[in-house]
This record gives sequence, C-alpha cells and structure tokens, in this order.
Amino acid sequence: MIQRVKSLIKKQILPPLKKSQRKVQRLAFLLRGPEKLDFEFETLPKIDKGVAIAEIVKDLDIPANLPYDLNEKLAFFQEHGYVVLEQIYEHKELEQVWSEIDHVLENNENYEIEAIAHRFNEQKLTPVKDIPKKNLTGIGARLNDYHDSSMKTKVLSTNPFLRVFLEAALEKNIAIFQSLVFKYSSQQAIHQDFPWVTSQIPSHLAAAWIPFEDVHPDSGPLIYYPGSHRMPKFDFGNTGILFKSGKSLMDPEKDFAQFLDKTLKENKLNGEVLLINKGDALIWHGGLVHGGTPIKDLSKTRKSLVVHFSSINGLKTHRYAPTPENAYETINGVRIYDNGHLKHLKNIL
Ligand SMILES: O=C(O)CCC(=O)C(=O)O
Ligand SMILES: [Fe+2]
Repeated sequence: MIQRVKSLIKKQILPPLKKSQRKVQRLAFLLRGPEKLDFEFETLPKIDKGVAIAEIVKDLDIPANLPYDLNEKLAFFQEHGYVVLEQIYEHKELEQVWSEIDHVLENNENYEIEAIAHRFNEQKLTPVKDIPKKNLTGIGARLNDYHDSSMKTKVLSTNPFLRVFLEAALEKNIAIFQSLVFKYSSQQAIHQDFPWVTSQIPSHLAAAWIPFEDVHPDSGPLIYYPGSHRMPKFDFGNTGILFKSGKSLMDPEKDFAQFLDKTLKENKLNGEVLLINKGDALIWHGGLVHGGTPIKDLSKTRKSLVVHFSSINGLKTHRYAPTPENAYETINGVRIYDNGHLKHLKNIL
C-alpha cells in the first residue's frame, strides 16, 4: 500500500506526502475546532496586564518638553489599541528624510538597498538597482529596512517623544524590529502584525506609522479597528497564534481574513480611516487589526514610514542574520541591530 502511494506521488498523481499529511491534519483540526488562544499572560507588557499607568511611567526617562500628556495617551492606547501623537516631528526633518528616499528611488541604479515591487521578481526582496524604476516608484512598492542604510531615518524612528511612548507601551529598553517605506498606499488587506512580525516574545510588538505628508482621503488611507487588539486570537493550527509557513494548517490569507471579518462583526468593532497630518505619528498595538485601503485617486501618494518595535528582551539579535558579535547601535536610547546579511549597506546614506 505504502509503495503504491509512493509511486502515485512520484507520478505526481498525488501531492507530496508532506502536503497530503497536512491536508489530513487540517481536516482533523477543522473537526476538532480551534483552541481559545492568546498571548501568554506572563509575557504581556505592563499596560496589557492592567498595571496602573502611574506605575508604568515612573521609571521612564520622560523628555521635559513632551508635547502631549503621556498618561492620557497611554490610557487611550490601553483601551483602543492605537494612539495619535500630534506634531511630534518638525516638518523640515520629515522633508529631509523623504528627499533622501526620493534620491534613492530616482537613482536606484546606484543602490543595493532592498525593496519589494508589485509583480516583479515574484514579490521577493530585491536590490533596488535591479528593479525597473517604473516598478520601484509605482504603486505596490516598498523599501525594506531602509533605516539600516540611513542615519537620518534612524534618528526619525527613535524620536524621544515617540520612544518614551513605546517604552511605556512595551517595556523600558526597546529595539527596532523592521521598517518599511511606502510611497503609495499598501492597499494591504486587513490583518494583525503579531502572527508574522515575531520576536521571541510575540506580545512585545508595536508599530509607528509616520506620514511624510498630510494624508489625503483618496490616497488609500490606513484603516484600523479600535479595540481589536483585545479580541480573541486566530488559531493557525499546529502553530498556535503565530503563522509558520509549511507548518500552520490554516491559510494565512483566506482563513485568517474570514476569521477577522467574523470576529470584528461579533465584537461590533468598526473600522476608522486614518487622516492624520505631516508631523503626527500613529502608534498601533501588535494585536490591532489594520490594513491599507484601496487608492481612489491613483495620482495621490501616501508617503509613509512604518517602524515595528519590540523590546530588547523580545529581540536579542537582528531578525535575519545576527552578526557573531551581535553588533548594534543605540540611537536616542533605542537599540538598532546590524543586519548581518547586508553589512555593506550600513549607514551608507
Ligand atoms: O501602511 C500600510 O498601508 C500598512 C502597513 C502595514 O500593515 C504594516 O507595515 O504592518
Ligand atoms: Fe501591518
């Protein structure tokens, strides 16, 4: 019998054993039903454990000229899973960073910084010098970990007004996990970040969304679902609340999207569209459901930088390839690991 199955696989009449095994496992999983899962309580940041805000902020190094009320913003974040910090950036700083990004996009033939472009190289990370300019500067392109190469972007991402909030939301001593630069809306379906953006402590995750221009309603603004950071988590099957390619039993797009739609409805959580201004930043909780809405006017850009953060305890090395000596820089009190794969690109701009 086994020989017969093997020969059918060889003749490609049956899918490879691993795939068919997973199909059986998936069926059993669907019959069993998902488990009730969540982040491990012990690992949660203090704010998610319900620790009093006064207690959380007491050990932090709070800048004297903080332009917002930290306690008030933290209470809002605790309840809603997002917060907008208004006018924490000088417009001039944002303009300088974008003009550097624009220079790289326009002179891509000179740079090995990596990007993903729509319908190019099967959506794989590719050096920008190998991506046609049309794809690189068009809709659907994103620069990956641009901050590795740009000290200006490291400084922007570690702004002390942003840093102190993230420390309160995660833990004192934070690290950059990853960054993305978008010129247009990602038009990405709604999702949560924690199943993919995974450090050693999945609950230690928050992101900052920093626009380089006022967000236009027709540019495909970000959409987010206040309160969704606390809704029940999806069971990917075999891999719990995290998605692991080749191991998870449930489909990361179809099944997960269906679950989110259903759970948002059951919990009566409605989406809000983010129309913030240049100088502001949005912070979202790692569990907040969000996505990029479709672009209504294809001529409208939505220039932005997304930076995902974890704690140092959650992220002990660079996520790709730790350098043997585990090299890192500390900028404005935030740890930024060297990317061992792309050492030659460090701070080249
Ligand atoms: O900016 C966007 O449209 C979405 C980006 C996003 O979901 C992410 O970086 O996690
Ligand atoms: Fe996301």
